[in-house]
Amino acid sequence: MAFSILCILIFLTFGTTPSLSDPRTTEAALICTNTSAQPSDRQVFVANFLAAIDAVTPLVSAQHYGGAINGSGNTTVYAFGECMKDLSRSDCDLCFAQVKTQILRCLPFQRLIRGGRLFYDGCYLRYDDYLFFNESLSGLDRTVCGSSGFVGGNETLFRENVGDLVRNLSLGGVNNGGFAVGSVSRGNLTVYGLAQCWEFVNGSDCAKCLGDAEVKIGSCLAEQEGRVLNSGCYMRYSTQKFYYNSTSGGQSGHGGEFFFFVTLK
Ligand SMILES: *[C@@H]1O[C@H](CO)[C@@H](O)[C@H](O)[C@H]1NC(C)=O
Ligand SMILES: *[C@@H]1O[C@H](CO)[C@@H](O)[C@H](O)[C@H]1NC(C)=O
Ligand SMILES: *[C@@H]1O[C@H](CO)[C@@H](O)[C@H](O)[C@H]1NC(C)=O
Ligand SMILES: *[C@@H]1O[C@H](CO)[C@@H](O)[C@H](O)[C@H]1NC(C)=O
Ligand SMILES: *[C@@H]1O[C@H](CO)[C@@H](O)[C@H](O)[C@H]1NC(C)=O
Ligand SMILES: *[C@@H]1O[C@H](CO)[C@@H](O)[C@H](O)[C@H]1NC(C)=O
Ligand SMILES: *[C@@H]1O[C@H](CO)[C@@H](O)[C@H](O)[C@H]1NC(C)=O
Ligand SMILES: *[C@@H]1O[C@H](CO)[C@@H](O)[C@H](O)[C@H]1NC(C)=O
Ligand SMILES: CC(=O)N[C@H]1CO[C@H](CO)[C@@H](O)[C@@H]1O
Repeated sequence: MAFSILCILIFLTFGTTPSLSDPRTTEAALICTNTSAQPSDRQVFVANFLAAIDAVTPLVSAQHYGGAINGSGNTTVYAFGECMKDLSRSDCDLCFAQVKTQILRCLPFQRLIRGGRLFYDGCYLRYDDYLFFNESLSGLDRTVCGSSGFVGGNETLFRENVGDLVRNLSLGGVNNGGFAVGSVSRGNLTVYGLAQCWEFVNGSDCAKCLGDAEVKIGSCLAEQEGRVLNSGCYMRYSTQKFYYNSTSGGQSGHGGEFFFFVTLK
Protein backbone atom coordinates (compact mmCIF):
# COMPACT_ATOMS: atom_id res chain seq x y z
CA MET A 1 0.00 0.00 0.00
CA ALA A 2 2.65 2.47 1.10
CA PHE A 3 4.73 1.34 -1.85
CA SER A 4 2.03 2.04 -4.40
CA ILE A 5 1.49 5.47 -2.93
CA LEU A 6 5.20 6.05 -3.23
CA CYS A 7 5.07 4.92 -6.87
CA ILE A 8 2.25 7.32 -7.55
CA LEU A 9 4.18 10.11 -5.91
CA ILE A 10 7.24 9.31 -7.99
CA PHE A 11 5.10 9.20 -11.10
CA LEU A 12 3.55 12.54 -10.24
CA THR A 13 6.94 14.07 -9.60
CA PHE A 14 8.78 12.75 -12.63
CA GLY A 15 5.99 11.72 -14.99
CA THR A 16 4.93 15.24 -15.78
CA THR A 17 6.80 17.26 -18.34
CA PRO A 18 9.58 19.23 -16.74
CA SER A 19 8.47 22.79 -16.30
CA LEU A 20 10.43 25.96 -15.77
CA SER A 21 7.20 27.58 -14.68
CA ASP A 22 7.46 30.47 -12.28
CA PRO A 23 4.36 32.64 -12.12
CA ARG A 24 6.17 35.01 -9.71
CA THR A 25 3.30 35.17 -7.26
CA THR A 26 5.45 36.91 -4.66
CA GLU A 27 3.55 39.85 -3.29
CA ALA A 28 5.17 43.24 -3.76
CA ALA A 29 2.38 45.35 -2.25
CA LEU A 30 -1.28 45.38 -1.37
CA ILE A 31 -2.74 48.87 -1.31
CA CYS A 32 -6.36 49.36 -0.31
CA THR A 33 -8.30 52.61 -0.31
CA ASN A 34 -10.40 53.58 2.66
CA THR A 35 -13.48 54.51 0.67
CA SER A 36 -16.48 52.25 0.98
CA ALA A 37 -19.87 51.81 -0.64
CA GLN A 38 -23.08 52.56 1.23
CA PRO A 39 -24.30 49.64 3.33
CA SER A 40 -27.64 49.94 1.56
CA ASP A 41 -25.83 49.28 -1.76
CA ARG A 42 -24.14 46.13 -0.46
CA GLN A 43 -25.73 43.58 -2.79
CA VAL A 44 -25.36 45.69 -5.91
CA PHE A 45 -21.77 46.67 -5.13
CA VAL A 46 -20.70 43.10 -4.43
CA ALA A 47 -22.39 41.87 -7.62
CA ASN A 48 -20.71 44.60 -9.68
CA PHE A 49 -17.34 43.84 -8.11
CA LEU A 50 -17.64 40.15 -8.96
CA ALA A 51 -18.87 40.86 -12.48
CA ALA A 52 -16.00 43.27 -13.19
CA ILE A 53 -13.34 40.85 -11.94
CA ASP A 54 -14.99 38.00 -13.84
CA ALA A 55 -14.95 40.04 -17.02
CA VAL A 56 -11.27 40.90 -16.66
CA THR A 57 -10.12 37.31 -16.11
CA PRO A 58 -10.62 35.89 -19.64
CA LEU A 59 -9.19 39.05 -21.17
CA VAL A 60 -6.00 38.71 -19.14
CA SER A 61 -5.76 35.06 -20.10
CA ALA A 62 -6.22 35.78 -23.81
CA GLN A 63 -4.10 38.92 -24.19
CA HIS A 64 -2.17 39.40 -20.91
CA TYR A 65 -4.25 42.45 -19.90
CA GLY A 66 -7.83 43.57 -19.63
CA GLY A 67 -10.10 46.23 -18.23
CA ALA A 68 -13.79 46.05 -17.37
CA ILE A 69 -16.45 48.29 -15.92
CA ASN A 70 -19.63 47.10 -14.25
CA GLY A 71 -22.52 48.87 -12.60
CA SER A 72 -23.64 52.47 -12.52
CA GLY A 73 -23.55 55.48 -10.23
CA ASN A 74 -22.06 55.03 -6.79
CA THR A 75 -21.67 51.30 -7.18
CA THR A 76 -19.70 51.29 -10.43
CA VAL A 77 -16.64 49.04 -10.26
CA TYR A 78 -13.68 49.58 -12.59
CA ALA A 79 -11.21 46.70 -12.77
CA PHE A 80 -7.94 46.25 -14.59
CA GLY A 81 -5.47 43.38 -14.62
CA GLU A 82 -2.23 42.64 -16.44
CA CYS A 83 0.56 40.10 -16.45
CA MET A 84 4.21 40.98 -16.95
CA LYS A 85 5.02 40.54 -20.62
CA ASP A 86 7.70 37.91 -20.06
CA LEU A 87 5.30 35.44 -18.41
CA SER A 88 3.94 32.57 -20.48
CA ARG A 89 0.19 32.23 -20.80
CA SER A 90 0.04 29.42 -18.24
CA ASP A 91 2.15 31.36 -15.72
CA CYS A 92 -0.05 34.38 -16.35
CA ASP A 93 -3.17 32.32 -15.63
CA LEU A 94 -1.62 30.95 -12.42
CA CYS A 95 -0.53 34.37 -11.26
CA PHE A 96 -3.85 35.97 -12.02
CA ALA A 97 -5.82 33.22 -10.30
CA GLN A 98 -3.96 34.06 -7.09
CA VAL A 99 -3.97 37.83 -7.37
CA LYS A 100 -7.73 37.67 -7.90
CA THR A 101 -8.39 35.85 -4.64
CA GLN A 102 -5.85 37.82 -2.61
CA ILE A 103 -7.27 41.20 -3.57
CA LEU A 104 -10.22 40.21 -1.42
CA ARG A 105 -7.97 41.15 1.52
CA CYS A 106 -8.98 44.74 0.74
CA LEU A 107 -12.38 43.56 2.05
CA PRO A 108 -14.72 44.48 -0.80
CA PHE A 109 -17.29 42.08 0.68
CA GLN A 110 -16.96 42.67 4.42
CA ARG A 111 -16.32 46.41 4.42
CA LEU A 112 -17.41 47.29 0.85
CA ILE A 113 -14.00 48.86 0.20
CA ARG A 114 -14.16 50.50 -3.21
CA GLY A 115 -10.52 50.38 -4.27
CA GLY A 116 -7.57 48.02 -4.09
CA ARG A 117 -4.31 47.31 -5.92
CA LEU A 118 -2.34 44.13 -5.59
CA PHE A 119 1.13 43.99 -7.11
CA TYR A 120 2.69 40.59 -7.57
CA ASP A 121 6.05 40.27 -9.29
CA GLY A 122 4.30 38.48 -12.15
CA CYS A 123 0.96 40.23 -12.40
CA TYR A 124 -1.22 43.08 -11.22
CA LEU A 125 -4.86 43.65 -10.36
CA ARG A 126 -6.59 46.86 -9.40
CA TYR A 127 -10.20 47.79 -8.89
CA ASP A 128 -11.49 51.21 -8.03
CA ASP A 129 -14.43 53.60 -8.15
CA TYR A 130 -13.26 55.75 -11.08
CA LEU A 131 -11.72 55.28 -14.51
CA PHE A 132 -8.05 54.88 -13.61
CA PHE A 133 -6.92 52.72 -16.54
CA ASN A 134 -4.61 55.34 -18.05
CA GLU A 135 -3.46 56.91 -14.80
CA SER A 136 0.32 57.07 -14.42
CA LEU A 137 0.93 58.40 -10.91
CA SER A 138 -1.20 58.65 -7.79
CA GLY A 139 -0.98 59.47 -4.11
CA LEU A 140 -1.01 55.80 -3.18
CA ASP A 141 2.10 54.85 -5.16
CA ARG A 142 4.70 52.90 -3.16
CA THR A 143 8.39 52.26 -3.10
CA VAL A 144 9.23 48.93 -1.49
CA CYS A 145 12.87 48.20 -0.74
CA GLY A 146 14.16 44.71 0.02
CA SER A 147 15.32 43.87 3.52
CA SER A 148 18.63 42.21 2.67
CA GLY A 149 21.29 44.83 2.57
CA PHE A 150 23.96 44.74 -0.10
CA VAL A 151 27.05 43.29 1.59
CA GLY A 152 30.42 41.85 0.73
CA GLY A 153 31.02 43.68 -2.51
CA ASN A 154 31.94 47.10 -3.80
CA GLU A 155 29.01 49.29 -2.80
CA THR A 156 30.01 52.11 -5.12
CA LEU A 157 30.05 49.71 -8.03
CA PHE A 158 26.69 48.26 -7.01
CA ARG A 159 25.11 51.71 -6.94
CA GLU A 160 26.57 52.57 -10.31
CA ASN A 161 25.26 49.35 -11.83
CA VAL A 162 21.76 49.80 -10.44
CA GLY A 163 21.78 53.43 -11.55
CA ASP A 164 22.66 52.43 -15.12
CA LEU A 165 20.20 49.57 -15.03
CA VAL A 166 17.19 51.62 -14.00
CA ARG A 167 18.09 54.36 -16.48
CA ASN A 168 18.20 51.71 -19.18
CA LEU A 169 14.96 50.14 -17.99
CA SER A 170 13.23 53.48 -18.07
CA LEU A 171 14.44 54.37 -21.56
CA GLY A 172 14.04 50.83 -22.87
CA GLY A 173 10.50 50.56 -21.51
CA VAL A 174 9.39 53.80 -23.09
CA ASN A 175 10.93 52.89 -26.44
CA ASN A 176 9.60 49.35 -26.52
CA GLY A 177 5.88 49.74 -25.96
CA GLY A 178 6.15 49.80 -22.19
CA PHE A 179 8.30 46.79 -21.33
CA ALA A 180 11.98 46.15 -20.74
CA VAL A 181 14.15 43.63 -18.99
CA GLY A 182 17.89 43.58 -18.78
CA SER A 183 21.04 43.40 -16.77
CA VAL A 184 24.11 45.49 -16.18
CA SER A 185 27.47 43.90 -15.35
CA ARG A 186 30.55 45.73 -14.28
CA GLY A 187 33.45 44.41 -12.29
CA ASN A 188 32.20 41.16 -10.83
CA LEU A 189 28.74 42.52 -10.12
CA THR A 190 25.57 41.98 -12.14
CA VAL A 191 22.18 43.49 -11.41
CA TYR A 192 18.93 42.54 -13.11
CA GLY A 193 15.75 44.49 -13.70
CA LEU A 194 12.33 44.70 -15.26
CA ALA A 195 10.07 47.63 -16.01
CA GLN A 196 6.55 47.61 -17.38
CA CYS A 197 3.90 50.23 -17.98
CA TRP A 198 0.29 49.06 -17.90
CA GLU A 199 -1.38 48.67 -21.25
CA PHE A 200 -3.62 51.76 -21.29
CA VAL A 201 -0.92 54.17 -20.15
CA ASN A 202 0.16 56.08 -23.25
CA GLY A 203 3.74 56.78 -24.31
CA SER A 204 4.21 60.14 -22.66
CA ASP A 205 2.56 59.01 -19.43
CA CYS A 206 4.65 55.82 -19.46
CA ALA A 207 7.79 57.95 -19.72
CA LYS A 208 6.57 60.05 -16.80
CA CYS A 209 5.78 56.97 -14.74
CA LEU A 210 9.06 55.16 -15.37
CA GLY A 211 11.03 58.37 -14.89
CA ASP A 212 9.40 58.74 -11.49
CA ALA A 213 10.13 55.09 -10.68
CA GLU A 214 13.76 55.50 -11.71
CA VAL A 215 14.19 58.33 -9.20
CA LYS A 216 12.26 56.69 -6.35
CA ILE A 217 13.98 53.32 -6.67
CA GLY A 218 17.20 55.16 -5.84
CA SER A 219 16.08 55.17 -2.21
CA CYS A 220 16.55 51.37 -2.18
CA LEU A 221 20.22 51.35 -3.15
CA ALA A 222 21.38 50.04 0.23
CA GLU A 223 19.39 46.85 -0.44
CA GLN A 224 19.86 43.96 -2.85
CA GLU A 225 16.41 44.54 -4.24
CA GLY A 226 14.01 47.39 -4.84
CA ARG A 227 10.58 47.96 -6.37
CA VAL A 228 8.44 50.92 -7.32
CA LEU A 229 4.72 50.28 -7.58
CA ASN A 230 3.11 53.19 -9.33
CA SER A 231 -0.41 53.64 -10.60
CA GLY A 232 0.78 53.23 -14.20
CA CYS A 233 3.92 51.14 -14.00
CA TYR A 234 6.13 48.68 -12.13
CA MET A 235 9.90 48.68 -11.81
CA ARG A 236 12.15 46.20 -10.00
CA TYR A 237 15.85 45.57 -9.68
CA SER A 238 17.54 42.66 -7.97
CA THR A 239 20.89 40.97 -7.58
CA GLN A 240 19.09 37.76 -8.69
CA LYS A 241 17.86 37.14 -12.22
CA PHE A 242 14.07 36.85 -11.90
CA TYR A 243 12.70 37.41 -15.41
CA TYR A 244 12.43 35.32 -18.55
CA ASN A 245 14.59 36.12 -21.54
CA SER A 246 11.67 36.37 -23.92
CA THR A 247 8.08 37.49 -23.85
CA SER A 248 6.84 33.93 -24.10
CA GLY A 249 8.08 32.62 -20.80
CA GLY A 250 11.38 31.15 -21.82
CA GLN A 251 10.11 29.43 -24.96
CA SER A 252 11.29 30.70 -28.28
CA GLY A 253 9.10 33.49 -29.49
CA HIS A 254 8.67 37.10 -30.32
CA GLY A 255 9.92 39.98 -28.29
CA GLY A 256 13.69 39.57 -28.18
CA GLU A 257 13.90 43.30 -28.78
CA PHE A 258 12.71 43.93 -25.24
CA PHE A 259 16.02 43.25 -23.59
CA PHE A 260 19.42 44.62 -23.25
CA PHE A 261 22.55 43.25 -21.65
CA VAL A 262 25.24 45.71 -20.84
CA THR A 263 28.75 44.85 -19.78
CA LEU A 264 30.93 47.72 -18.80
CA LYS A 265 34.54 47.81 -17.70
C1 LIG B 1 -8.34 57.93 3.69
O1 LIG B 1 -7.34 58.00 2.72
C2 LIG B 1 -6.97 59.32 2.38
C3 LIG B 1 -5.96 59.24 1.26
O2 LIG B 1 -5.89 57.98 0.74
C4 LIG B 1 -6.39 60.01 3.59
O3 LIG B 1 -6.07 61.34 3.26
C5 LIG B 1 -7.39 59.98 4.71
O4 LIG B 1 -6.81 60.51 5.87
C6 LIG B 1 -7.85 58.56 4.98
N1 LIG B 1 -8.88 58.58 5.96
C7 LIG B 1 -8.92 57.71 6.95
C8 LIG B 1 -10.07 57.85 7.87
O5 LIG B 1 -8.07 56.85 7.10
C1 LIG C 1 -22.29 43.62 -15.39
O1 LIG C 1 -22.27 42.24 -15.08
C2 LIG C 1 -23.51 41.61 -15.29
C3 LIG C 1 -23.39 40.20 -14.76
O2 LIG C 1 -22.31 39.55 -15.35
C4 LIG C 1 -23.86 41.65 -16.76
O3 LIG C 1 -25.11 41.05 -16.99
C5 LIG C 1 -23.88 43.11 -17.21
O4 LIG C 1 -24.09 43.18 -18.60
C6 LIG C 1 -22.60 43.81 -16.85
N1 LIG C 1 -22.72 45.23 -17.14
C7 LIG C 1 -21.85 45.88 -17.87
C8 LIG C 1 -22.09 47.35 -18.04
O5 LIG C 1 -20.88 45.33 -18.38
C1 LIG D 1 -23.58 58.40 -3.53
O1 LIG D 1 -22.89 58.41 -2.31
C2 LIG D 1 -23.00 59.63 -1.61
C3 LIG D 1 -22.18 59.53 -0.35
O2 LIG D 1 -21.10 58.68 -0.50
C4 LIG D 1 -24.45 59.89 -1.28
O3 LIG D 1 -24.55 61.14 -0.65
C5 LIG D 1 -25.26 59.91 -2.57
O4 LIG D 1 -26.62 60.03 -2.24
C6 LIG D 1 -25.05 58.64 -3.34
N1 LIG D 1 -25.71 58.73 -4.62
C7 LIG D 1 -26.47 57.79 -5.10
C8 LIG D 1 -27.07 58.03 -6.45
O5 LIG D 1 -26.68 56.74 -4.49
C1 LIG E 1 -7.25 58.99 -20.26
O1 LIG E 1 -7.28 59.89 -19.18
C2 LIG E 1 -7.89 61.13 -19.43
C3 LIG E 1 -7.80 61.94 -18.19
O2 LIG E 1 -6.49 62.00 -17.74
C4 LIG E 1 -9.33 60.92 -19.86
O3 LIG E 1 -9.91 62.16 -20.17
C5 LIG E 1 -9.38 60.01 -21.05
O4 LIG E 1 -10.70 59.71 -21.37
C6 LIG E 1 -8.64 58.72 -20.79
N1 LIG E 1 -8.58 57.95 -22.00
C7 LIG E 1 -8.93 56.69 -22.02
C8 LIG E 1 -8.83 56.02 -23.33
O5 LIG E 1 -9.30 56.08 -21.03
C1 LIG F 1 34.39 40.41 -6.28
O1 LIG F 1 33.34 40.29 -5.30
C2 LIG F 1 33.79 39.96 -4.02
C3 LIG F 1 32.57 39.85 -3.13
O2 LIG F 1 31.63 38.99 -3.71
C4 LIG F 1 34.75 41.02 -3.51
O3 LIG F 1 35.19 40.65 -2.22
C5 LIG F 1 35.92 41.16 -4.46
O4 LIG F 1 36.73 42.21 -4.05
C6 LIG F 1 35.43 41.42 -5.85
N1 LIG F 1 36.56 41.43 -6.78
C7 LIG F 1 36.76 42.41 -7.65
C8 LIG F 1 37.95 42.26 -8.53
O5 LIG F 1 36.02 43.38 -7.73
C1 LIG G 1 34.70 50.22 -6.27
O1 LIG G 1 34.14 50.63 -7.48
C2 LIG G 1 34.48 51.95 -7.84
C3 LIG G 1 33.67 52.32 -9.07
O2 LIG G 1 33.75 51.35 -10.05
C4 LIG G 1 35.99 52.02 -8.07
O3 LIG G 1 36.36 53.33 -8.43
C5 LIG G 1 36.71 51.61 -6.80
O4 LIG G 1 38.09 51.54 -7.03
C6 LIG G 1 36.20 50.25 -6.32
N1 LIG G 1 36.74 49.98 -5.00
C7 LIG G 1 37.35 48.84 -4.70
C8 LIG G 1 37.81 48.70 -3.29
O5 LIG G 1 37.49 47.95 -5.55
C1 LIG H 1 -1.41 60.76 -22.95
O1 LIG H 1 -2.52 60.92 -22.09
C2 LIG H 1 -2.52 62.14 -21.38
C3 LIG H 1 -3.73 62.12 -20.45
O2 LIG H 1 -3.79 60.96 -19.73
C4 LIG H 1 -2.56 63.31 -22.33
O3 LIG H 1 -2.47 64.51 -21.62
C5 LIG H 1 -1.39 63.20 -23.32
O4 LIG H 1 -1.51 64.18 -24.29
C6 LIG H 1 -1.38 61.84 -24.00
N1 LIG H 1 -0.20 61.74 -24.80
C7 LIG H 1 -0.19 61.15 -25.98
C8 LIG H 1 1.12 61.10 -26.71
O5 LIG H 1 -1.19 60.65 -26.48
C1 LIG I 1 19.26 34.50 -21.12
O1 LIG I 1 20.20 35.35 -21.78
C2 LIG I 1 21.46 35.41 -21.14
C3 LIG I 1 22.33 36.43 -21.86
O2 LIG I 1 22.27 36.28 -23.24
C4 LIG I 1 22.10 34.02 -21.15
O3 LIG I 1 23.35 34.05 -20.49
C5 LIG I 1 21.16 33.04 -20.44
O4 LIG I 1 21.67 31.74 -20.54
C6 LIG I 1 19.79 33.08 -21.06
N1 LIG I 1 18.90 32.26 -20.26
C7 LIG I 1 17.98 31.47 -20.80
C8 LIG I 1 17.15 30.69 -19.86
O5 LIG I 1 17.78 31.41 -22.00
C1 LIG J 1 19.30 50.57 -24.34
C2 LIG J 1 20.09 51.48 -23.47
O1 LIG J 1 19.60 52.48 -23.00
N1 LIG J 1 21.35 51.14 -23.21
C3 LIG J 1 22.22 51.90 -22.36
C4 LIG J 1 22.32 51.25 -21.01
O2 LIG J 1 23.25 51.94 -20.20
C5 LIG J 1 24.55 51.99 -20.70
C6 LIG J 1 25.42 52.69 -19.68
O3 LIG J 1 24.78 53.81 -19.14
C7 LIG J 1 24.54 52.71 -22.04
O4 LIG J 1 25.83 52.72 -22.58
C8 LIG J 1 23.58 52.01 -22.96
O5 LIG J 1 23.48 52.72 -24.18
